[in-house]
Amino acid sequence: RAFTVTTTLGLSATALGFSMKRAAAAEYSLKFAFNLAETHPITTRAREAAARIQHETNGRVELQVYPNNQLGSDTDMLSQVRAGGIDLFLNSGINVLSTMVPAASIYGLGFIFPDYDTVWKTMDGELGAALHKLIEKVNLLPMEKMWDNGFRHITTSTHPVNSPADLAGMKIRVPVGALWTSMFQTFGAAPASINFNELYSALQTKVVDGQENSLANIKTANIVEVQKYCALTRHMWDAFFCVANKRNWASLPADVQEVVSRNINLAALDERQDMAKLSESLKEVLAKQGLVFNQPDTEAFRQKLRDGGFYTGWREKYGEELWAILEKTVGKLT
Ligand code: X2X
Repeated sequence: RAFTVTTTLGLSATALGFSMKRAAAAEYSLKFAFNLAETHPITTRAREAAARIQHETNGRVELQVYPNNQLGSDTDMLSQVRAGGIDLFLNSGINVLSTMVPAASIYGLGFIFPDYDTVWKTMDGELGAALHKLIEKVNLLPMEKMWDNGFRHITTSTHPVNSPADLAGMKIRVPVGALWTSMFQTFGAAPASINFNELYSALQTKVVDGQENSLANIKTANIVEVQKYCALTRHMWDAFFCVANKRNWASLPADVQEVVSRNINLAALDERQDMAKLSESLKEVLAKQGLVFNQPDTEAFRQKLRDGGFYTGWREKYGEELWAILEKTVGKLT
């Protein structure tokens, strides 16, 4: 059985070998796992979805939320959702998911989104639908709405980044995905692929001098404690697909699928609004914590990507069909 029936002690009915009272136990338990910190809006909204699902089903369905890499690194969690040990997994299409579905990273191309309107027009539209189809091919089922992981900025412990020259040879952490490595190599940096659960210690022990992330992650994952400077580069935008293990999902009755997917998609929409607000309000909060901000001229970074053949190279990898769909909403890229 895909979804184990559990007692309040967490023992499975099959393990106990006899039937039990289910008064306090959910009939369906779903493990929902991701890398974000407890205080990140994704976690708050996921917990809200869990409460709504419990309420609407009178306790019949329990969404167990595991934030903060409690079930392992992104690499581990991807294996687990593939195997069925995790039922629902939030992961960026640019991150480890791209090791299985390379094209899922296309929306992470540098500097393609001017604003959130363009972002959601693209990802809730034709491009998002095309990526969903590719993800389904690897037996993962994406929920309809993506969760915002924000526009990304570069932080460092050593010096402020004002131009690509300031990145030359710099050891910078990037997530585990080929697009990220390629982008920072093209900027002239020395990127290292490190999972999010190892980021704080990699910065603290100076294995790397910098990293890049949303302000929400810089705040909630305490990156601010181990970094001094933040260049507001907005070099890319990221978000998470919420993918279900297909077999586990198919084993749920239709009414349970409906309640779970509706509440998860609603939580994603609410979380998008939280992130849009935080992308502004957190600047002051982080500055008060000692982070020194600067606003580089981002055109120099874009030019570096163009000159380095970044867009033309990735156009070949993604293929003409996806590229054309993307350009419909973001304009000509090459
Ligand atoms: O690993 C990261 O930096 C994070 C949390 O932003 C992603 O999952 C891509």
